[in-house]
Parts: sequence; C-alpha cells; structure tokens
Amino acid sequence: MGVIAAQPFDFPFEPGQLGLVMIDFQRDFMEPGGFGESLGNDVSLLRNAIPAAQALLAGFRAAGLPVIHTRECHRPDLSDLPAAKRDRGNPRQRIGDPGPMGRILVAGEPGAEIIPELRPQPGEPVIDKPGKGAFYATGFAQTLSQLGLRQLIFAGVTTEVCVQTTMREANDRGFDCLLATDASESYFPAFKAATVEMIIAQGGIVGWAASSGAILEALDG
Ligand code: TIU
Repeated sequence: MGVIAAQPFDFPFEPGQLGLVMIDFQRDFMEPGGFGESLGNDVSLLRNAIPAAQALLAGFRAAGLPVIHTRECHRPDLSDLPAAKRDRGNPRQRIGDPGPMGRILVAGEPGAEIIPELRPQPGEPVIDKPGKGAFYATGFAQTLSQLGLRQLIFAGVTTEVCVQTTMREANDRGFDCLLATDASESYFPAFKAATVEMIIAQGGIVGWAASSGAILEALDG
C-alpha cells in the first residue's frame, strides 16, 4: 500500500491496481496546424504539461506499472464521426479536411500521432477514441479490466474536455481517479483551474488532484 499526498485528502493506493492514463497528447492538439488550432486556440500553452508528463511516464515505467495512452481520432471513412460533431461551429478546417499534418483528427495521419516526447513504448496499449471520453465506443474498459486496474492517475490534454470527461466516466464506473495537475493543460487557464476545483470539491466528488512530484515521491517510497 502507498499513499499520495493529494487534495482534498490523501490518496491510498495498491501498486498492483494503479495505472497511468495519458490522454490525447497528440500533434493535433499540441502543435500548430492541427485540430486544436483549427478551433481558434493558441496551442503553445499545452506544452507546459510535457515535462511533468515525461517525468510521470518515466516513473511508472521504472516502477513496472501500466501506462495506457489514448488518442481522439476518427476512421478514415469518418463513419464514426457524428454530423453533430463535424458540423459544430465555424472552424477554419473541419475534421477530415486536409491540413499540414494530414487530415484533421483522422487515425493514421501524422496529426493523430502522439508527440515524440511522450511516444508510447512497445506493449503499452493505445486506445483510439471517437469521443471526448475514453470509454465511449472503445475497448478501454476491457483493457483496464485485463490489467487489473482500479485506481487511475490521469495526465493529458485538455484538462476540462477529454481528461475531465474520461475521469467522470471512470469515477462512475468505480475507479479511484487522481488528476496529475502539472501534467495536464488547457487552452484556457481559467478552465483548468476550475476543473481542478470541481474535481476535488464536495469531498472529492470526481476524485483527487496532486502534483507529479507528489505522485512520484509516493511511487518511490
Ligand atoms: N478542444 C479541446 O479542448 N479538446 C478536445 O477537443 N479534445 C481533447 O480534449 N482531447
């Protein structure tokens, strides 16, 4: 048994049940010319999460604990892209349109790849998901079950969209969820701050939050 110093209170964990979930650290969100920028965002802000995410990856790998990566992307024929998602708003480019990193948010294109700094290692599961949450229309639940995981540490982008949606989905399925605050970023600093607050409010209504340093200290200890 280990304990992570967290908010709103300590997070006790069984190492055999603990995994790291890396949400959507893809070029499409992290680099210019992809989906994130097509929505009008300054994508440079997201790079703040890379050093802490790298440290967590290294710590989990060194401890021999599972790491699962996700990517938001659609099949090349866009058969898993609802019209409601494709047609929303007035972006510069829509999902499936050609861009400098290939077709926007399409599996197999350069933009859908995880950034080199956080590239998955062979054997680490990579879940492609058509929605914001990682459970919807994927094998994520089965992967977690096969790995025997009940307690999840979340890193990734963006904090209030795909990370928070997946944390809420996991929380409702009975997982203990902890957000690694410095390993997650938003295009909107105020939204990130609000997300951390709403996760830990009401006695941890969605889960816990802690810095990568506190998580790594507990893994070492
Ligand atoms: N737009 C935005 O903030 N996020 C997404 O569309 N997807 C994820 O968060 N991965």
